[in-house]
Amino acid sequence: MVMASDLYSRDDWPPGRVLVQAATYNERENIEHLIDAVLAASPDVQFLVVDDDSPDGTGRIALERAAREPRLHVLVRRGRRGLGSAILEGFELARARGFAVGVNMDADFSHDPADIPRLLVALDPPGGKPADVAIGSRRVGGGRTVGWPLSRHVASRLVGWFTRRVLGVPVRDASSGFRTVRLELLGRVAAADAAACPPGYAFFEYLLWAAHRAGARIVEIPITFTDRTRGASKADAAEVARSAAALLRLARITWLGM
Ligand SMILES: Nc1nc2c(ncn2[C@@H]2O[C@H](COP(=O)(O)OP(=O)(O)OP(=O)(O)O)[C@@H](O)[C@H]2O)c(=O)[nH]1
Ligand SMILES: [Mg+2]
Repeated sequence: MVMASDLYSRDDWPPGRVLVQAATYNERENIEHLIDAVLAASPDVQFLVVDDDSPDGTGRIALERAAREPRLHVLVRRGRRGLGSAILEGFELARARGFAVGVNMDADFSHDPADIPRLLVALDPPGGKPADVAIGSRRVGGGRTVGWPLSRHVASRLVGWFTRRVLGVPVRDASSGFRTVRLELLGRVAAADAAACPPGYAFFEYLLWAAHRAGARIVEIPITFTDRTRGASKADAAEVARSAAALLRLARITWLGM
């Protein structure tokens, strides 16, 4: 929910169908390049930055750009409220403004903006079956991860295994934050499932879990994920613990219905 104390770039969004968004927290080294790359990658999309009042001024930089760029929108929220909550808020804003499709990506260039058009085609393949979610996946043929230490591969595989085997969601790369979502799906996610929505990184697995339970069609297309070269990671030990607890809660609902 947008709060009165939040800063909001502009109210007159041009009408549109596809909104790309990136949640940011201390991404000063990346934000300007990212804005350029996203707007250039796809001339038809608009771009929303959801910043949690980054101490390094990321939100301010984005707001200054938005004053000159009608396809760029910025929401600066007061206080750090979490990656998942930022993504959900961005998608809900887009849906309320009549956008049909949301694309989420990280702001650190791990996700290549040039892949956006391919992800959009995967959602609505010409002559093919439309999907509700298209994941930019590191774990289908042709997908890969560049620059990660072994520990991150192991953690990511473990979460993938848990999501597939314990939560029953038939996808290979459940933790990927690069994805296209048909926004109408948000309204279809049952209220009981919405209550289990984690505000942090586990939102990625949660959304697929809730979408699958709502009967959504989920597809994966290969991407190359490249570890960040600028800025620092935000995923600390406390966040890992919170995400693990959130996944266990989803397992409880899956198996015990509570
Ligand atoms: N708005 C908001 N964005 C966040 C928050 N935490 C992380 N982010 C953003 O979410 C995206 C993913 O975070 P990263 O730090 O790249 O997480 P990661 O990809 O798992 O880890 P590294 O790439 O190793 O840094 C980035 O664009 C971050 O700036 C948060 O609390 N609020
Ligand atoms: Mg990253």
